[in-house]
Amino acid sequence: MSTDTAGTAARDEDPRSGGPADSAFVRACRRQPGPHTPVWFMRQAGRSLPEYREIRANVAMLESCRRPDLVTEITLQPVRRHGVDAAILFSDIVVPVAAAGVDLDIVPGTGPVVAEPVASREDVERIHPITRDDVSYVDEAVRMLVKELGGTPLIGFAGAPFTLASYLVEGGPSRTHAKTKALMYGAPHLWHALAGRLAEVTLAFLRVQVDAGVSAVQLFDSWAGALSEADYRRFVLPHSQAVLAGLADAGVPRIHFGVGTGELLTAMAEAGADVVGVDWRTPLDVATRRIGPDKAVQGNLDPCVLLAPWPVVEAEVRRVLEQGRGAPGHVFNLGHGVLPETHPEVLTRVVALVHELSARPAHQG
Ligand code: 1CP
Repeated sequence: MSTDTAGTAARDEDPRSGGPADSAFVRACRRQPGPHTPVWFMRQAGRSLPEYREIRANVAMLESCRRPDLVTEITLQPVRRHGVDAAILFSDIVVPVAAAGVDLDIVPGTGPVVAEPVASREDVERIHPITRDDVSYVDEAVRMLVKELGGTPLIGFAGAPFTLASYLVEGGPSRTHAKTKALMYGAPHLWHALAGRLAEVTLAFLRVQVDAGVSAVQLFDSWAGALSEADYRRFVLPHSQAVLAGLADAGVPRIHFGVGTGELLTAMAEAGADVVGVDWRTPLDVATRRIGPDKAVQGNLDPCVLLAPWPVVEAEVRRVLEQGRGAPGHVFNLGHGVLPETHPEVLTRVVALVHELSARPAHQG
């Protein structure tokens, strides 16, 4: 059996076998009952962990994403330490964009920086479609991880067209996304050409991860909350829809997440994912009404709460679980990524608490 077939088999196996397809995480994504509410953390691999800082000490961020041995080790670190219900591939949203020919770097303390920001049709044309060979290190890392993880599901991910376009047009992180919006409003054809090209790159990148055996994918549209619902529907939704529709036959749950998207949740739910991620601003019961009955929710503890004394953390975890109870499926997470100053012990305690409070002993696994 080729490794490719093995990856597919891992997803399609008998649900009673205890493999990733039967995990608490995948079951919750599919709105099926499970043994407890699953929990993982966005940015669980990374600077909150001393073992991560050590392994990254002399390796640049992009280089570490291109070394399957490092990707595997860093991805496994939070699984070993916290006992989370899912691993997320260690990579970055700009990895496929670099593979598509864009000259960029991930600068420590800043984030992605693009050498020549996109401003013209020629700039868009230079972003070439990618194949497995352009990101073979990701294919290799996913296959290694699937073997190492056993029954723990691995989440693959990519950036959504709007969030990726923002880095490409601004040249780096931006608070206002002013140049991106100016391009959107002032040159809508160019905008749609750029977003369309990025949707192709993103879909191809996610396909590589699915073919290598990931158990779920998350599409990060982290900065979509900068848009009004009308602009989101006109300029962004069709492109994110194209990515998610392209994975409809992939056989793995699709998660779609953004920050500050309270007003966009109904529209984002229409993008076609199985699970919608919610930040801490919108209570999960309110979010569930906006998202609708046919999708699970993921979230939404404020990452800053983890910096507070334990009784506060415990009360907030209880509240999030309570407000998530009415959702057709709930994956516990933060409302955005783990902050670097978070004490890792707190994350471990949160995992144990979520499992304890949500345990359903009657579940026949
Ligand atoms: O030197 C370092 O350690 C660099 C910090 C870092 C890390 C650990 C960056 C730079 N990226 C990553 C890894 C990463 N990026 C993961 C790892 C998997 C995990 O969650 O454990 C993931 C999922 C991402 C995705 C990512 N990159 C997003 C979407 C998620 C989110 O947080 O909203 C975004 C917006 C990025 C861009 C990016 N890359 C790095 C930084 C610091 C940023 C944000 C820059 C900004 O504020 O605009």
